[in-house]
Amino acid sequence: MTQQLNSQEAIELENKYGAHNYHPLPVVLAKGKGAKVWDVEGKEYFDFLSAYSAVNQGHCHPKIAAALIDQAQTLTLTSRAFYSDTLGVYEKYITGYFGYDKVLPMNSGAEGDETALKLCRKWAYLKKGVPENEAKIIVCEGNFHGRTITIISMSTDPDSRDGFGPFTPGFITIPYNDIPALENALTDPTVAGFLVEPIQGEAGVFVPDDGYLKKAFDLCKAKNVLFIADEVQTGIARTGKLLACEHEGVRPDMLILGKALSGGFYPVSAVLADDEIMLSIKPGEHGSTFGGNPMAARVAVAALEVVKDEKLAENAERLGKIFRSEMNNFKHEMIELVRGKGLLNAIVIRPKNGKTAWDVCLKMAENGVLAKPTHGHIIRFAPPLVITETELYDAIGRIKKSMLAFE
Ligand code: IF1
Repeated sequence: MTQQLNSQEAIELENKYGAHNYHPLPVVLAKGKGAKVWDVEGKEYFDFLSAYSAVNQGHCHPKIAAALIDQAQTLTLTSRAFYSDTLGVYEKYITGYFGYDKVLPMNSGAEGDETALKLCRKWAYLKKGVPENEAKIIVCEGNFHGRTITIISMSTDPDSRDGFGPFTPGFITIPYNDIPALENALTDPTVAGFLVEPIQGEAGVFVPDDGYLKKAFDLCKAKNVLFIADEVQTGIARTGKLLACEHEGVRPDMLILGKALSGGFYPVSAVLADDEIMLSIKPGEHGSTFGGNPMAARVAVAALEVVKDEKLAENAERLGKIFRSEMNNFKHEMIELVRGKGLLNAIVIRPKNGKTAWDVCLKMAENGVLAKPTHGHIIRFAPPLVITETELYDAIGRIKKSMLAFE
């Protein structure tokens, strides 16, 4: 039985009994629908975080909920020791949807990234002929791929890394959006892969120059190096295309998806690749108890259907343009710049009279818009992709009103 807590009580409970690995805004959410959420006192907000782009399809989408409930009452978990009547259906659907031979199902985004790294190394030894234990993977400064020890070994963010060593070797770090640096790193014949976010999310929605992904892809191809796209955050219609790589006509050799692959119902991640790469891993060499379970399979199919049925990529593309043009035309001392693609946007905040991005977020919450600062001075704006134009203009009005409070 859950008791009805007020905000203060709920916050105190989390502080007292939960690890202090997050610093949330002081808002206690109890309900969500579409682009909106409500706190325990019943106050309504537009959700401009979307659980870090996991609820692209909107909160509690009825079609995904129905798939989840139906499967929860039928069969939830088999492990991969047996076949199930749901997994193959999902595998066929998702590989057709994104155009790859095969999928490897996992749960969290970090596991998806770890899986891609393992596959890349295995492929390098079996197919590329890199000497055993010498494979290297190129990664970018400012990356965010999750929280495991190997993943933080690739990180350049002190908060993610410090105090968690020793680290996993085998990575070469180069600046993001730097083609000459990539060219140089690719001269090492033991390089097996290049892992990249098409837009760096955690770095503050850092959009690379036009043509960067295409050039990087071509350079990798020339050296028989796998181009691995982490689209955990940018994928599934967030940036105005199904995949952010599509903006440049790039088809990654390996594609990592997570977050919105379940519409926020369940941790579902996936790595997609063609046979020549995917079949490098043999039975017993990789897996997960929950990966590809019946609930995940049903939920993911429903979540992907919603993206197509409701034209979420088109909506993100159209409304993203409105958001950026409205905010660019809104002249305010604290707005240093507005950037993004589709509905993955950020505003870089110039502090004023000691007021920072955190204060702006508190004010926006008061005015009914939830967003979270990153790196102290950047606010990410990423509403569910089901938001309507009317709702978007309503939210933009609230964002402007909040900023005007700091005049
Ligand atoms: C947190 C950011 C978003 C990701 C990419 C893999 C993962 C993520 C490109 C791992 C996760 C998260 C997790 C979240 C904060 C967050 C985030 F601010 F760090 F950058 F989304 F904006 N690849 N991103 O962005 O996925 O294992 O978490 O499922 O609270 O740490 P996961």
